[in-house]
Amino acid sequence: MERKNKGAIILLLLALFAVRWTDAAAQSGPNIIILYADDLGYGDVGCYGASAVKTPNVDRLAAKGVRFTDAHCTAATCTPSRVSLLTGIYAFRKKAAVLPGDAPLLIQPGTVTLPGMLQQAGYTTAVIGKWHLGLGNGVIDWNGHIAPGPNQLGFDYSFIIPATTDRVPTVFVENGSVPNLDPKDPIAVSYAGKIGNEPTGLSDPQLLKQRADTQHSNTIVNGISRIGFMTGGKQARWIDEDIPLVLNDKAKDFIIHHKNQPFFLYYPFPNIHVPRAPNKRFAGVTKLGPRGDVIAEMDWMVGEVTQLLDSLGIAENTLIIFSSDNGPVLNDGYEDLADKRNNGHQPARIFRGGKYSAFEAGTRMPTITYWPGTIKPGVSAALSSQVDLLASLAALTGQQLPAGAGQDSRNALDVWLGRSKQGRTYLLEESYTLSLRRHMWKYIAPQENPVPEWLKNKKIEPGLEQVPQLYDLKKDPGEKHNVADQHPEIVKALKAELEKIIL
Ligand code: NG6
Ligand code: CA
Repeated sequence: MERKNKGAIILLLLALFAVRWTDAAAQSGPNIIILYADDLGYGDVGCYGASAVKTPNVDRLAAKGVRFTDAHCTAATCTPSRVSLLTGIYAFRKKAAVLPGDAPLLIQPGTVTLPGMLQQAGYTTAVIGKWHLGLGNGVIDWNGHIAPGPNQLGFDYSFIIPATTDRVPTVFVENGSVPNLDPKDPIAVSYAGKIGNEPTGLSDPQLLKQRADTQHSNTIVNGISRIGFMTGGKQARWIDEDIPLVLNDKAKDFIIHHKNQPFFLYYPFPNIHVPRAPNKRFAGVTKLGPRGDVIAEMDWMVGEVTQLLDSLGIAENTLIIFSSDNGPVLNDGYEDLADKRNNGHQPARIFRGGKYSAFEAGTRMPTITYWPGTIKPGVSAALSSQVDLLASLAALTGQQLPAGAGQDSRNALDVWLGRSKQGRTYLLEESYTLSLRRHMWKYIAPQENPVPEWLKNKKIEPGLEQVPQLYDLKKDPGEKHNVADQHPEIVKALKAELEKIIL
């Protein structure tokens, strides 16, 4: 072979090698799966102390991963927590509150998001499950292409429950379109007043599987009355009891199709939010009624994912983060026996409050990270916040966040991977007021507005007072003794720190 040719071949080989190397570098990092339960409390799974419901699959993650005892979602309700998880920005900056089912998209396209950042890192990204971050720009045409939505925020694939299962429309949206929609039976949605002639919870309570409060007594779909009115889309409507099976199939398909490339799956479960309608495989498996049964069902969903990873041989290349979006609630609008059958089960363990509450149970979440072969099993008491996942996963995948992106997110990768126990010094908890943790001190800002009536009826202590509250969680994890008067200097310091965050 001529010398010139030989040189050309060597150069070509080097170039090929360089391309492969850069590819590999751009795609370094494990697959990432966020398993995100809805309204699951700190004490609702076995590895956090539950005995009335068995959760072997979640417990297995904990036994082989890091189980966190002081990890928090950012807020005590869903939309605010999710907005922070996906953007690394506190929800109060976005004025985020629980959204109706026809609300516009809360996150502006162009915002740096967790899926968008991972796309940059070479990941294929998907959201499968509950969205609840709004869709479109104002008026949504459910019969056309619905955008902007998850696909404009960095998800390559989306298969979502638009808001919650207790809100209309009760249809899935896949990549911006409602699957199985018959154009001759178009969907209309209203939160302003009744539309169409379909029965409602108030007009036809005899059709209901579960009785509901007034807010949840609008259009009846599948024997369950919802918040909001809808007509049409009959063929596209979900069957509540089958939702976990549908999502499970979609999630498994996504994993199987992307097993050879880095993928990010954000898998927000509808469980264990109301209406709690377990599949027949799970109905009656616990003594707690439907609330316990949908926890068991959720555990099955977790097991389906982990078993698939094992069978595909990719478990050791996949980081799983398991957590929840806000604290537990028993009665959240439907008579599903959660109260009556609770029988001593402690959804929040020793912590006070729950969903909607400024007390610890509002945001302290069962939280587990699992990455066999990389994460050493253990328990971590590090003070941690889901707002930090954006910066932490950017660090994991070698991404530099643009200036100003995810402004509240800090790189805590070593904490998430169990290599460091050095958690946050300060941690914000959002509810109907703001609370700030400094290590084991907890300050709850005074709230001038009276507690809303509907919240009073919840049997959950919202934690709202017109005076500052201070708790020493080391001595008083159940937040029973307000020691603000004994420690005015700590109250002052925490108030000042909170004001700095708000600025
Ligand atoms: C509340 C609903 C509650 C639940 C919650 C959202 C009433 C009285 N209550 O407004 O049932 O849907 O919104 O839950 O309407 S979350 O987990 O998505 O934040
Ligand atoms: Ca929730």
